[in-house]
Order: sequence, then structure tokens, then C-alpha cells
Amino acid sequence: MSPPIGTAPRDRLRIAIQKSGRLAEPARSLLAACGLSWRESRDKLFCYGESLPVDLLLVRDDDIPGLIADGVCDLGIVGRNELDEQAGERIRNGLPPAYRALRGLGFGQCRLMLAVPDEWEWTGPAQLQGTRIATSYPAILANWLQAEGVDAQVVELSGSVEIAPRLGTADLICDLVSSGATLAANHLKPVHNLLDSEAVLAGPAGAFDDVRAGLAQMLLRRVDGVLQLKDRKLLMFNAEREALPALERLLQDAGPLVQLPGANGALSLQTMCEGAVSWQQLEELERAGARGLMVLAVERSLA
Ligand code: PRT
Ligand code: ZN
Repeated sequence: MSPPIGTAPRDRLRIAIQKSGRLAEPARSLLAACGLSWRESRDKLFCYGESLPVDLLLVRDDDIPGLIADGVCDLGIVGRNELDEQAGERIRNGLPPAYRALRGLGFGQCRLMLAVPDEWEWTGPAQLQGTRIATSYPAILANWLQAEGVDAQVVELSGSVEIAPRLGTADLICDLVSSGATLAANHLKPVHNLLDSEAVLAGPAGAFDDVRAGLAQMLLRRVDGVLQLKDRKLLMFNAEREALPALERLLQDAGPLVQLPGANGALSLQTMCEGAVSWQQLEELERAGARGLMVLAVERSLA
């Protein structure tokens, strides 16, 4: 059975993630890669942490900032767009900031963009004076308009923003864009970027003052480890000492070359490479004297 919402126990950490949608699966995968495992409640809204005292609450992404603000959840994985929007709304209502982005997570990338009908010739923000702009991000848009000194009407819509110009309810829109296919299908073109967004790990504005502080710190360290390792490869090989200068030249973009004594006076060498190591690179290293080349994926590391 799910524990009652609103009574977060202080000896366990509770993380809100999207139940279903774009961020749901990558958020779970990231937390699983951090060594967390769970037992799901029957209603599939709560996952009890088995490997660590870290539980998941599965919710709508829009609810995540509020759950952190109210202390129902300690951390959350949510789009920066949603976090900034709700933070902007709080500021407009005279409320103090209640959460902050702790880490960018490298998935769920998109941009919050102004998009105008194809036939418009975009000349810049001043052109927006007196227009009606449809958006689901009224706070971010209103802040931007204010900063630009533009007086335009913000038309708040909760969905299907891209059809507003065709329906005549707005002149242009401000919406999330990733591939741009939705805009193109609605005869709109992106003209100005208001925000580069991605999924973030969000937490409260203040620090925890109990067991959760240590748990959150451990989780952040593991998240950093997972994000760092994403594209890292360990390259290992043997070589004679004389071949070292040529090999070092070929590996100048990699990390430090660690040298250990190998068999028969040769050296056993290893280095960390960012990104893929191609067959061509391996063949060049071999021509320069590397033997027994091996490229290994790095599974875990603590910085
Ligand atoms: O049910 P729930 O409320 O949890 O889900 P939701 O429908 O509100 O959210 P969801 O799953 O659609 O998006 C969750 C988060 O994913 C967003 O808050 C963003 O941080 C991020 N994200 C990344 C996106 C997109 N890419 C994206 N393309 N969110 C929405 N879109 C929309 C876009 O507005 C357009 O209408 O997807 C459509 C397709 O985009 P194009 O440009 O590829 O055509
Ligand atoms: Zn939503």
C-alpha cells in the first residue's frame, strides 16, 4: 500500500518523477544506473526503494515543482521549462523561491521558442508590440516581454497551442520545440529562443537537516558519476618504451597516459577517452607500436 501523501518520512528520501511521458523512462533508467531498485505499489503511483531508503512517487510533470515546494517530495526530475515557469509564477505572486535545479541531466532537450506564421517576415521582438501570443508558459513569456519592453497580450492555453493562430485566438505562439515538425505541420516557423531546456534534478531551495542530507549527497555523487561515464572508454594496450612519443602524440586529446611495467621490459599503458574510439584510431595506434589494444566501457566511478 502507498504511504499517505504529505507525510514524507524523514529517514527516507522521496523523489518525484513523471509517471508516463517523455521523461518517465529516462528518469527511471538514470536512477536505476545510480543503483536504486524498487518495489511498485499496486496502484503504480509509489515505488518503495529496496536497495536504498529512496522512494519514487510517480506523478504528472506539472505537479513536481509543487510537490517539492510543499515538502511532499524531497527531489524531482522535471523539465527546466516547467521548473522555471512555476518559479516565475511564484515570484509574480510574491512567494519565495522554493526549489532549485541541482543538475542538468542531458535528456529531454527542447527549446521554448516564439513561432510565427510562415508568411511573417521576422524583424525582431519590437514587432510583437500589440500582438496576442498563445502559450502554456505565461510566466516565462511575460518576464521575457517585460525585459524586452514589449507590450503584448499573453493568451494562456494548456494544450494544442500550435493551432491557436489558425483558430484566430492568437497571432503567434510560444511553445516547446524539439524537431520542429509540429510547427512545420501547422505552418509556423520558430524565430526566437527564450529557453534551452532539458530534464533537471530539482531539490528544495534550502538544505536538508536530517538523514536526507546524506542520502541526497550520495545520490548526487552517483548521478555525477553516471553522467560523466556516459561516453567514457578505457583504452588499454602494451608498447615498447621507444614507441611512447608517437603514441602520446596520437593520444593527445585523451586523459593522462598511465604507464605500468609490463612483461619483458615493455610498458603496459592505459588512458581514459571521451567518446567513441574508432577502428581507424586503433589501427593508427597499432602502426605506431601499440599491441594488444583493448577498449573497455567504464561501468562505475566515483570522482
Ligand atoms: O502527463 P504529463 O503532464 O506528465 O506530461 P506532459 O504531456 O505535460 O509532458 P510531456 O511528456 O509531453 O513532456 C515532458 C517534458 O519533456 C516537457 O516538460 C519538456 O521538458 C520535455 N520535452 C522535450 C518536450 C519536448 N521535448 C517536446 N517536443 N515536451 C513537449 N514537446 C512537444 C512540443 O511542444 C510539440 O508540441 O512535443 C511536440 C512535438 O515536438 P516537435 O518539435 O518534435 O514536433
Ligand atoms: Zn504535464
